[in-house]
Amino acid sequence: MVFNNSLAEIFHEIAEYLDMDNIPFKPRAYEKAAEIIESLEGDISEIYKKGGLKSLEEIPGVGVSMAEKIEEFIKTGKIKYFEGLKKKIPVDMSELRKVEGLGPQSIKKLYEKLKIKNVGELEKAAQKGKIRELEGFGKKSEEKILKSLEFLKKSSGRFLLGSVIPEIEDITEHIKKLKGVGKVTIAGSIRRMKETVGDADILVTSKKPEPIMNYFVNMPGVMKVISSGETKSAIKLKSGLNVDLRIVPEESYGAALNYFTGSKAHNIALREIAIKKGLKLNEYGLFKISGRGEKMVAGKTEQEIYKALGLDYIEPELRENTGEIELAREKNLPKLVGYSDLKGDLQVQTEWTDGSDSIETMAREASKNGLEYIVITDHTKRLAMTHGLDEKTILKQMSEIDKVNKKLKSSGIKITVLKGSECDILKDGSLDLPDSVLSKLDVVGASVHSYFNLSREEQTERIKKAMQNKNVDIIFHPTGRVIQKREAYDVDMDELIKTAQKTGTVMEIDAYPERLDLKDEYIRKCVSAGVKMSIDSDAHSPAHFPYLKYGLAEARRGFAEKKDIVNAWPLEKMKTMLKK
Ligand code: DGT
Ligand code: CA
Ligand code: CA
Ligand code: ZN
Repeated sequence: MVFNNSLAEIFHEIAEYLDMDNIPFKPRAYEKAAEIIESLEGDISEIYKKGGLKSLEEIPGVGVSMAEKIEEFIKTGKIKYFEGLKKKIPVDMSELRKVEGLGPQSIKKLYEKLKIKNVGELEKAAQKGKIRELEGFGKKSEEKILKSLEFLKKSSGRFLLGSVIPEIEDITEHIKKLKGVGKVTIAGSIRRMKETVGDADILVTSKKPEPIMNYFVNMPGVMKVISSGETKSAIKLKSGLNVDLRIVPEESYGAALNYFTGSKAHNIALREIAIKKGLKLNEYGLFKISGRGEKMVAGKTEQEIYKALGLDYIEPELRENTGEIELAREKNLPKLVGYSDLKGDLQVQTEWTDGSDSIETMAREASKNGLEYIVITDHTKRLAMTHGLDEKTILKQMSEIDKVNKKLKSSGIKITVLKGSECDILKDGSLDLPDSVLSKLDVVGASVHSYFNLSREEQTERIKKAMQNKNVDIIFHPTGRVIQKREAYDVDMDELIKTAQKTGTVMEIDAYPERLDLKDEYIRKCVSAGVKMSIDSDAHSPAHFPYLKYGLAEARRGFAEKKDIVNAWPLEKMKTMLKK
């Protein structure tokens, strides 16, 4: 219940603010009301619609003054009293109040003394040792804050896209087989292919929703039914992921899909365009309003809705309201790289280092995944834990690759295996293999696996130096982030992109689901700068080639076209580009 939850959150925050000023009793009353609102069966705005202010007062724990505030929130989306409290201490309370060991008094003090407004600033101050200097805090509480922040990040309740998609696709496959089911589509952030997902949203069309809902709330894997209704239900899976299901009639499918795909910001922008045209857009359709009432002008497909709004169709991956709507209006949207456009994979590990399988096995599997070429890029010697290759072994591997190519060719498998390396960038920016060896390889990727905490200047210089090496073709996983596990190292990406422009270095989009590195924001910068990218699986086993799809998704979210992605090109063209 989105509405109930946002209201409850406000009440929780009011309680925190009142606690800051040591006001007795009232904070507990707000907290209690918040908990009750959270657990209400129906939407509180519906309760109000039916029964007015009186019906709000009848909710246990809600008194006259609270009921008035709820009414105000339903009518205006705001509560003036709360806005006033926020103005005095303008911190991101919803974030900060989740940090363990950080009570209202501490939040107030941190804001007053160190101007800390959110968890990002809190983390920075703690890392710099500034919190321990405050009266009443000390080293212990600083450490505790850092630990709690770490935990919050991990358990922020979001899931990796790559771990969610297989489970949700399995569910939709089962729903598709039920009687009376029309279309079955995954919506929400999954359809937008966002790297992490809060919950899954599934949309189904049907004239007879009941048996479908019945299946959904009782299917295997359900841990708990959160809510169940005729056309709308929510469950929690044993994996911890929540899934929303909505069933709509065929004629509203496009409008519902558009609404539940989001993003919310994109939806709001579309709705404003509709209003300017004298139309009304919601999850049921696009309507023309006149004296005689409403008339549906579009709603069956998303295409007709965009068209009626004077926009080109916008791919889901772009719907974040970051300029896509203007481009759609100007008919200037990029022609995004497609999910079956990749011809090669430029980062593949084998059993020569930390991969699980032979060069030949990886090649055969890549071919089954529709690829025409792969580059073998095992680690180099500095990464001792992966048994990284030294000069001698990589030369041996090169002749092995020649043999494998011959063997594959004679057995009629159309794939070319190229010689490459994931060469470690040492602390000073020099490389882990001599140029005499690197120059013999078809494709050299270079990447950082150590000294993640150099200063921004040093880290930037280090990678720039590697890019300036003539033998280096690609920077692999350029920021080093591991989603929900490790922050990117501090590096000046604008400067790296500028360097790549000059040196012709390719920047990688590592498609491994917990890397997705480059991320969409940087991909978009590369696209504008004309810097070419590769999308690589970083496969360590034959099962990893399907990860390429997540890299493609990130590339699409970053506005990339086929021309921006070197391994969407035929082998010869890709090689010519790298030679330059
Ligand atoms: P998530 O689940 O956090 O990864 O992100 P979404 O985008 O899947 O968000 P979710 O599941 O809360 O809602 C699904 C879509 O429904 C969302 O993308 C847009 C739409 N939606 C939800 N709440 C609102 C709202 O208050 N206003 C508007 N305009 N759209 C909303
Ligand atoms: Ca969602
Ligand atoms: Ca949802
Ligand atoms: Zn690596």
